[in-house]
Amino acid sequence: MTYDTIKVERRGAVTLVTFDRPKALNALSSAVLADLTEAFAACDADDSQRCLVLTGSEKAFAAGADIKEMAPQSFGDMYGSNFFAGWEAVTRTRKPWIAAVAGYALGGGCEVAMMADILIAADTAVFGQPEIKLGVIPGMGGSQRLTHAIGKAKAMEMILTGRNMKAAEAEASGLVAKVVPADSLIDEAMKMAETIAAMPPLAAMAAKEAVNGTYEMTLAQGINFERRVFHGLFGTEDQKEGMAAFSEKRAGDFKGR
Ligand code: CO8
Repeated sequence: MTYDTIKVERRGAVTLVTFDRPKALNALSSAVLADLTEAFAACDADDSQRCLVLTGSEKAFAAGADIKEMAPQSFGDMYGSNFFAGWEAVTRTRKPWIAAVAGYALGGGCEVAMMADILIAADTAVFGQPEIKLGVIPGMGGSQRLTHAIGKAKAMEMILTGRNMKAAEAEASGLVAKVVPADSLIDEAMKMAETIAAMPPLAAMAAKEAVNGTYEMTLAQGINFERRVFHGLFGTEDQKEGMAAFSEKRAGDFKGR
């Protein structure tokens, strides 16, 4: 399958997806959304694939939603088409995925990166929600996910002033899992993805469901959900294999069953 706005590569059990609109700094148009949701769904449906990495270019992960596409739209256009509601499909991806960010991750770019299960940044990464300067506000979850990630004080400051945050501050604030040198970003992301891909896939999907549940549930509900999922994994062959492998002092060979 080929796409107009992204490149998709299978590297063993890891799908590497790269935004490919260099002239527009990977601005997220409706075409990007269509390509990306299809690529993510294809990864989810492919038993040989166990993790996905989403990245951009050295200069920009993505510089936001496509301002040129949005500029002429009316309220009726936006509301009628439920503009960009399709991005939520990305967050329904069941397999774990990593956003590997170099350069600008602004507006919708920052919001897509925050949809990832794990966010890794190059030391060149710049995060921001500058929508206020355009007369709008974050529209793909930024006001919610940024606040969850870094707390109200900093999120409010960034969203109201439109100021950007560099990689070191993003790491210190809890937005990103780690910062790596720009020239090793893909290697580091792939290494992490391969580690996850070698884990029992059902447990990996269940683990991300449980962690993401913290966004939706009370503590009591979340703990109950976690326990039920934990119990459920005793119905898998991979649990038997994982615990046998531990006793036999060998690496587990996980089948996703
Ligand atoms: N949309 C469209 N085109 C863009 C975008 C964008 N977001 N960002 C950059 N480009 C284009 C530029 O227009 C330029 O094209 P051209 O050469 O044809 O003029 C090309 O990319 C290169 O950009 P610059 O010349 O500006 O490059 P610089 O290195 O000088 O600056 C910046 C880089 C700082 C990243 C600058 O391009 C910039 O500020 N970009 C806009 C950032 C921004 O405001 N992003 C937020 C967009 S709004 C948004 O994301 C809302 C999301 C929610 C929508 C959900 C709706 C429901």
